[in-house]
Amino acid sequence: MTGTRIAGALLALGPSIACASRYNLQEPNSALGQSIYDLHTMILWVCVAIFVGVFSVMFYSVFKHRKSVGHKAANFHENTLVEVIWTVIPFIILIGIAVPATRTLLHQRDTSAPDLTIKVTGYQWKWGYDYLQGEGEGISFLSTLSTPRDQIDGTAPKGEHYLLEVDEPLVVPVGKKVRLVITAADVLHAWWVPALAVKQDAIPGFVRDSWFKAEREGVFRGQCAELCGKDHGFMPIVVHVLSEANYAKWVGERKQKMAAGADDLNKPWTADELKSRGAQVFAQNCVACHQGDGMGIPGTFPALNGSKVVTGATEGSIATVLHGVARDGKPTAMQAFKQLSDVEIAAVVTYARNAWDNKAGDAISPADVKAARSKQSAAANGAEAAAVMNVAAVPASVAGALASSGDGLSAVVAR
Ligand code: HEC
Ligand SMILES: [Cu+2]
Repeated sequence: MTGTRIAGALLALGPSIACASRYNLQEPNSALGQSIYDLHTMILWVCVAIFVGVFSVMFYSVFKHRKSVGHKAANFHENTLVEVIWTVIPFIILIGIAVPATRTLLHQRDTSAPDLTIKVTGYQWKWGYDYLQGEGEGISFLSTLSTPRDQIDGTAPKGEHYLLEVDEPLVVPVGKKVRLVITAADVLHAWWVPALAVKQDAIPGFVRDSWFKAEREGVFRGQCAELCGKDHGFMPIVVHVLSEANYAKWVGERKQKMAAGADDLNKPWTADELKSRGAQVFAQNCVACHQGDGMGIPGTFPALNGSKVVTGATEGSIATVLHGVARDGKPTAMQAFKQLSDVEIAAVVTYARNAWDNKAGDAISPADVKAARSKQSAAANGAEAAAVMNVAAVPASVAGALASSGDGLSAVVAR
């Protein structure tokens, strides 16, 4: 068993079948990915050659010149020829590696002239995508883990894409240069999709960029690659690469859905509709901390069941979710949820006020949330507003970064 594994691993080193092996890097889906892959293979073989060369000479010398067959150690110093050789050979090897590596690195940094620009925002613990430029401009959504809770708890068998599936994948067209501008709203995250050769830290208050151009259609999966807290392992990335025609279709559908979503505010929402929508919003955004039974985790995340804030005055109830909770001028784990729509916030607050043992018996309308939002922006210069993590500030900084993106390098945005 172990023998076949090792044999398999050795075979995987052969470049011809390397791509198909599960022991190797993922099969690249871009020219850049291919050149990174080839660089890896090339350097691996250089290492193998050095390893074999050095160890053969060493073992040969140890064996052939051992004391027991009567050899005496030679004793010489400052052999110019030897010293020149052991300086020149590594130098040549390093140059041989540095030249293609630099070429690939420059290619990787060249984010100029994209067909599509998408802002990626890391949140604890999900990803936000905003299509900033190109076909699909204006589309914006959150992408959350969709693995059912019972698989995670071990009460159901694990599915094929366990912890590598989301409700809303990132969708892009094949053969188009997609520029990603990557940031975070709370702590460090990293957007990593191996097959697309993108691995970029998402840093709060900074905007970094990267790009890819997928060569094949398909579904490509990755994960957050920067330890970002309790649910770091629960914020996967899924990218659907579609043909140009299917992408255009997706954009059309998405825009229609957004237009329909925008009408939600005018539609009269009944208390029951709000509660059932709120249960979904809660499951996607709140359950990780406050738990499905609303009891939270004692000492870390407060219970919403029986909470005075939840069932108290509607203003406070809305404001807690909209602006988060700051203590001593610092944001707590209860971040602002202003990226949610008015309907979503109204729904989740209505849900929490009436779920479990809570019986406020009322419904919050999306218009209440809208009013609370505009009140906040009027007072946006207040100390309280500055203390709360300001998610709304990110789009403005990204706009700035885009305006000065000609250099292709990361834009540093002062907050
Ligand atoms: C990352 C973990 C986390 C997530 C996700 C989260 N919360 Fe909280 N929440 C907290 C923490 C921590 C507090 C306590 C803050 C404090 O008072 O210091 C809190 C407090 C609250 C409170 C006030 C409770 C009280 O009695 O003081 C409400 C209401 C609330 N959260 C609602 C929500 C809703 C609704 C969502 C989903 C939209 C949500 N939270 C998502 C961590 C979280
Ligand atoms: Cu993360």
